[in-house]
Amino acid sequence: MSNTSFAANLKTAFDRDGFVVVREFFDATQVKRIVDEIDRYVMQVAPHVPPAFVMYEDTARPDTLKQIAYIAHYDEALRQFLNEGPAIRIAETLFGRSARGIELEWFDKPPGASRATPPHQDGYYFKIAPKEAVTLWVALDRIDKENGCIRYVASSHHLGLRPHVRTDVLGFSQGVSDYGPDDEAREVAVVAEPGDLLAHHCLTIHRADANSSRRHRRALGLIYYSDRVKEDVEARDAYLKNLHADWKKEGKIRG
Ligand SMILES: O=C(O)CCC(=O)C(=O)O
Repeated sequence: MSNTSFAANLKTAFDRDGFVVVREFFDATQVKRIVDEIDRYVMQVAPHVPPAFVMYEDTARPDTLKQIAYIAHYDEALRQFLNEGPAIRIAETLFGRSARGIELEWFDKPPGASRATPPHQDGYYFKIAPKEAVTLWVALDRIDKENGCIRYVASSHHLGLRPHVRTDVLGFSQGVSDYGPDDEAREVAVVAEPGDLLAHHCLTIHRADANSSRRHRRALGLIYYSDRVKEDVEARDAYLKNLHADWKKEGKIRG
């Protein structure tokens, strides 16, 4: 297939379903490089960033590290990967226009200590207009039904933003409040191998079960906005300030 028809097919599927899967987007060497870079970040950078951005299921147990936010903000090499690596071309193909790299987020569901990801729309967290954002989610391990694969509600991005309520899940503080059987019936569970790339629109509802296996379930999320998006930075910062104060009170974050 030519590059042009690959791109056209990808955008057609994305516009229709609200998500697409690109198998083997990164090869084994590239996956290892990403894993090494994240390991470096955890060792060298994470100790110096605000504790709210380095999340543990149990703050007393380093082996329960489950999520790292705002990675690109604190690390030049990983910021370059977001903005100049191959993934931005996928975002631009899906938008049909230029993209801006916004952030990188790393996820795990540590074996024996993980929770489900509540159904949510990333667009609820993003204080932006228009809601033209995409998350590219790259599997770093085999991720299947046992260790908590992503489940998309197909075409849910066509129906706008749904109501959300606060959850008690660290890192996923909002969940769709009226998630029901109609949504479940349209769920697509995506099993992924290391290097596969899943892309979802910021209005596509998605969720994941907890990890019931003994394997890790690591993934890297790359967030892009289209070049015409405007962000309400004050609303975003106010929300984060309140949330982090609550997490601190509840003993969910270190510091
Ligand atoms: O990894 C997960 O469980 C959820 C990831 C997610 O919600 C996202 O990248 O938008």
